[in-house]
Amino acid sequence: MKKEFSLSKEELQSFRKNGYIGPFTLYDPIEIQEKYKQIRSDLFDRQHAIYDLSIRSVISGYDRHFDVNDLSGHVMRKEIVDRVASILGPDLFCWRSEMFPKYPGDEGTDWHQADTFGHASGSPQVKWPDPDFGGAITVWTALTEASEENGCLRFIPGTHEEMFYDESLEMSYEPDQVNKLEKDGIKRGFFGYDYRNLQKDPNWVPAESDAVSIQMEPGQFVIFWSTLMHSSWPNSTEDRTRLGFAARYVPTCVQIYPGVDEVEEYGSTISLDKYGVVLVSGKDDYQHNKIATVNGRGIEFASLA
Ligand SMILES: O=C(O)CCC(=O)C(=O)O
Ligand SMILES: [Fe+2]
Repeated sequence: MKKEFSLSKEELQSFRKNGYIGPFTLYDPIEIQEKYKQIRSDLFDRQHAIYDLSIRSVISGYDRHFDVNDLSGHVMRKEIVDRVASILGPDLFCWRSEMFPKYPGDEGTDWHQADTFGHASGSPQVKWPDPDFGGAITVWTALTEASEENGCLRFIPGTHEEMFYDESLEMSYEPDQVNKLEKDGIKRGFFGYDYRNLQKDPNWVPAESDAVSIQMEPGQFVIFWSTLMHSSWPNSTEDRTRLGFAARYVPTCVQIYPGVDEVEEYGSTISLDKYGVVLVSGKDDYQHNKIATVNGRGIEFASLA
């Protein structure tokens, strides 16, 4: 069914070919400036955050759509959900959100693909009914400018249908290595991991000459398959923080965190007791997952599956 913000036939074709589509503008310059200020200040208050963590942990940036009001509204915006529904169908969960700050001097995110999202925790976080198929649709919103100077995303178009990494291989968490790794003279790492350890072929190198930079204005978003080869530039500026907010969507047939009640990754452990998926569109015919509602005040469960 065509909705107000559904992708056009041409956009859908381009998405299927390249693995991404956008950027699209969601917030105007004044609106995003105000939202950015509010979100940044709300992020410091973890009173209603669903994970009990210090602000310094990478995971402290997970799932703040439950307790930060502007992010609660954001993950359900029809400009986003209608477009994601054009790709995945009308019955949709937002299963994860993540803040991705790059402060001046920070390394870039190294090339990676996510199929099961189990790369750091060791167990799949996303399980589709078809074992050959996986991933999630990521909607990455620029809350600040994202340029080649301050760390915009990079994609290798058309790489979303073949996995070059095996997320069941192991990589060790070495936080001392953050901002220390270099590849081809570019500072890049994976938040304390070295994603190269997951390469199916240790001698393979990403086709970087095919990569495109996704420069974005504050308030714009881009949509991509998590299985697309993606990375970001380092933030080489002295004073221009880049802040991205990624929201991840799957159809309701997908199981999230199957058989797992705790997640350990990036040096922190979280309990999933207070975790739920958010039904952002349509209905849930499967009841695989515990559904939560978002209201900007923490988590409430809609039903116990
Ligand atoms: O923002 C970044 O640097 C990386 C984002 C990313 O890897 C993702 O959204 O999956
Ligand atoms: Fe990613």
